[in-house]
Amino acid sequence: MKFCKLLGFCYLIWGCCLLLVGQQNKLATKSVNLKNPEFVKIPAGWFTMGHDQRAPDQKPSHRVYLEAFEIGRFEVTNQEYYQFWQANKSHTPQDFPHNIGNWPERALEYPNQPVVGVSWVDAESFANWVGGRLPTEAEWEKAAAGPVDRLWPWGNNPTTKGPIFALANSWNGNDQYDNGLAPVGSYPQGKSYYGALDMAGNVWEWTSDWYSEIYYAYSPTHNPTGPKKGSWRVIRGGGWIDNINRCTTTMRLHLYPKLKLSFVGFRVLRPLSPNSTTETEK
Ligand SMILES: [Ca+2]
Ligand SMILES: [Ca+2]
Repeated sequence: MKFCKLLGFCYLIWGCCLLLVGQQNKLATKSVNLKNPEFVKIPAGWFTMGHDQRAPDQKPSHRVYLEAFEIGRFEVTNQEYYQFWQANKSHTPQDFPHNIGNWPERALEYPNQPVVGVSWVDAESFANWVGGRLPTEAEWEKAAAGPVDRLWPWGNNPTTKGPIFALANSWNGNDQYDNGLAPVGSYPQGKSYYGALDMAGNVWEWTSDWYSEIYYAYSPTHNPTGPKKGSWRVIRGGGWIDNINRCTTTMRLHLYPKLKLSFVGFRVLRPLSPNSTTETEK
């Protein structure tokens, strides 16, 4: 009888192992080439940063020149981060058992959702791992607003003519993803001037800058990289927990870099050669 129980227990363990291997294989078959993720190109040139009619830390609006770069068309996904995490287990995302789910189970179940629950160091480490870095605030804002100074990536009205659900995953109702994350790229009509998606809503995105509420008063005109030191890092773009009016291209929030929250992710930037096309100044 004891032998039968022991045999049953062994089968149970073996079954669990098969299930685990099966799940990992399921993810592996969906893997992408992380050394060549999808980017959009942002030519060198000027744009207007900040907004004189918004919060004090967005003032004054000022002209900024940036060298050419390319930035992720999408927020970094669970599927992409999972591959990094397998090689770098010290960068484990936070668990959110009551809504978003635990890691790594949620990477298997929702491979195309943006990764969340990652600290600033986790995000920068991932970006370095794929040959890039986090965008500066200026780079992020130009990729979102374009050279045409849009307050939302698609234009200057939060809803244009259609319903909100066509443009961004915010807290506002009727956008198909209430109180949670949407797979990246779910709102193609909400793309930016340069073709980047989800720059409004879904998840807030880490940038490389330290936060200062008065930085715009003295920031350099060319390739600003933020204050030299600080306590908080800047996040941009608003998330699924925000009203659409907070998901603007100029909105600035700041977080302690060690925080791992359910509404904060990131996207990756790579510099381009100085010989890339220069945009015509408006
Ligand atoms: Ca929503
Ligand atoms: Ca976003």
